[in-house]
Amino acid sequence: MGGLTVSKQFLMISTTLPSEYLYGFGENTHDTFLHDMNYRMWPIFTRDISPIDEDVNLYGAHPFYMVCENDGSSHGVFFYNSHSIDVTTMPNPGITLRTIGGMLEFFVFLGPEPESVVKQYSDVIGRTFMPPYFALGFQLSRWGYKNTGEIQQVIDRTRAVQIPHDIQYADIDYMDGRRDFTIDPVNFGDLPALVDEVKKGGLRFVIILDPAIANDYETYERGVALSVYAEWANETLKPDDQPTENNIIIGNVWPDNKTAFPDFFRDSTKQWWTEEIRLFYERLKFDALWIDMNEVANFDTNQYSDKLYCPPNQWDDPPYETMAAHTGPTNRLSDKTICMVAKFGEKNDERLNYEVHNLYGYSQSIVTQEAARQVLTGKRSMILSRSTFAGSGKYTGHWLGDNFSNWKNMADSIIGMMEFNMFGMPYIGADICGFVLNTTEELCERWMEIGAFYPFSRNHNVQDAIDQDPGVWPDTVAASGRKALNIRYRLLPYLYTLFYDSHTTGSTVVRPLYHEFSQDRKARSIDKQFMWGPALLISPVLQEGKVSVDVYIPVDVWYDYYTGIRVTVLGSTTLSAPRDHINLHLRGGYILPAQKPDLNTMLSRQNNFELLVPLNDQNSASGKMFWDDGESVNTIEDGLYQINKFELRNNVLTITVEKESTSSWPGIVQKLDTIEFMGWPSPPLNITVQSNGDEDIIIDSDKYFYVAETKRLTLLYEFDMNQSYTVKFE
Ligand code: MIG
Repeated sequence: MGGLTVSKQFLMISTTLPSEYLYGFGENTHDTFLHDMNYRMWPIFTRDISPIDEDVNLYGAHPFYMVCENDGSSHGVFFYNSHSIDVTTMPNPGITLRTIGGMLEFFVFLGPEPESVVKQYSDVIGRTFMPPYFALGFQLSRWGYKNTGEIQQVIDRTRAVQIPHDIQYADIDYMDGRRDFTIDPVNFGDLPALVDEVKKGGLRFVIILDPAIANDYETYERGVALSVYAEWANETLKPDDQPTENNIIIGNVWPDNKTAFPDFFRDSTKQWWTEEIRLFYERLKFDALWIDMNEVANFDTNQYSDKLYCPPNQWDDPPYETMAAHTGPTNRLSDKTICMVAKFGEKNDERLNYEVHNLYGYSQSIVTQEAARQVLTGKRSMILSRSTFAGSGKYTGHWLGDNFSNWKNMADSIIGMMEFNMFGMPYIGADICGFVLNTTEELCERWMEIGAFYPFSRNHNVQDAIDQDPGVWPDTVAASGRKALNIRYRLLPYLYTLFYDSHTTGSTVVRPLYHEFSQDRKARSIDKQFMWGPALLISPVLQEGKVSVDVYIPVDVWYDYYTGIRVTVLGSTTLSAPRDHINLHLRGGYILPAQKPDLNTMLSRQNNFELLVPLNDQNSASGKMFWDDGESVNTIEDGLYQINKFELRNNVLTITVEKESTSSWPGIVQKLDTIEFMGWPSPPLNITVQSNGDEDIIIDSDKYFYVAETKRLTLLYEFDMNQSYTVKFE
């Protein structure tokens, strides 16, 4: 379409689209997964802002979209540009992209399946990191723990209600005056001891780090010596309140004093940041790092004349400001961040913040991930970053930010999760029970149910709000949460295998129905339900007071997870959903590896495995399991893992070790002892097992059970996961 403009500070291009099925672009709050094509404008510019009900730019920048064409083929387009961008939809259908610098540079991915588009995109931007196994467990956090004792109380009451718990967090409260790499000696002096103690039982500990460094202590001074901080590009643009002795940009964030902002594009910064992390690890044995405020956030910019103020200039006041400029309190791009004339990068390759603002969180994620890798020698860590850019998934996961404890924000989390999977960041979830405001018992109960199916499953809360960890409500939130989390833990081998696939091929983990049923027009717009890979459909209750849920079940073979009964009503239908129930359906034709749940993954990994085998109309099914020690680095690169394949066809189930581990990992010691078939047509008269050319073993008839009403067949037999088997059903 017309309107192509290329100038130094304004570039614009419009294009028609082959259909109105447009997805993607972020990070924004979208009311629907499928975009509204009626002239909606969305800004892309990283900012510290809650997902309010307006079309504002949030924490990350992902200039990527997907279109499902009318014949069901999909394509994707990545707009490779780090400046502030405006996206406008048009009903013809089409889109207009406007940016204020750089180039109009595009990558086009031809799919044609939706999953192929995401794989092709992640091939360019980088495939997701392989999370440590513990990071797939349930996590508890809050802002506002007053002391170590309060953290201990939460751990204790979580244990008392038997909620699985893998990670406990400490927010900025643990710091001394909210300075990174310090510990409040009065209230949290005993935190390192608590961390050492809880680790013995398998609980992991994560601490928060903010980028802004208070300019009054050793960490800051060591940074000055290595010149790690962002500086003013030009002395003449320095506001009056800035120090005169150097050019370091000084702002105001959480620490008790003024702050400087590390420039993570410099090698010296990487060296300094890694060393600070190493020094802190000597004091407190964290397992992973949570990096917040990296949009980068700076409070009060422009708002008070006596605080940081960006003088008028062509970068802070560009001729076309983009919509992002109009979502801050003073209508400037620099609102709540540092001035656009801040300078980043090595001496011979300097960039203005105007150009690289959207890369702040991305650059910090790379450096932090590498630092964690060095400090936690040999152990896989997890980084959780608030600000992200295209490709961040290679280094970090993400939570959907400061959501509100309301029903709409719970529903929106599905859209956010599906979008971040499209952006190559499958390690994603929202704060369970909601962050801002007080939650309610019913909301929190329902949120624990859906949250049990977030790849990143963490209950987190703002300071001053009422406690919302499940132990607060033993009979409701905890009881329902426990039920849902036990299913999560049971299915963790399947979830972990989906992450292996994502890491190696770029496939999504949380998957919209559109990706699996792109020919089905109705499925293309479903955003109140989501899938785990191709085989599990999750249909949560998202409305207050409801004990039923309106769902869409695409034409295929499906079984109720709980009863194993085949679904007879397909398409749009209503399912019963009492307060303690989240509807889950297994798709015929897939074999899901599972493991008996436990109170954390250290314990669950010691239990035996199971297989769930929902049959398709040909009475067949297939699947696989990826397994390694769950925590060493580079297990995939070094071949220290195992893959088992499972296939049911013509009444024969084969279990094969497709990939054996190299010798330095001993392999899987736990047995596979339970196989649940769903939709099995009639009771078997004889089941025989054969392995390694040995003689057939006839399985005792008291080792299997067939229930005619549900067509469920359960086989209890111990299989060694390091051997291959043929199981015949006659
Ligand atoms: O300005 O560290 O999104 O999860 O609890 C608020 C305190 C700073 C914002 C994060 C939130 C965290 C909070 N932080």
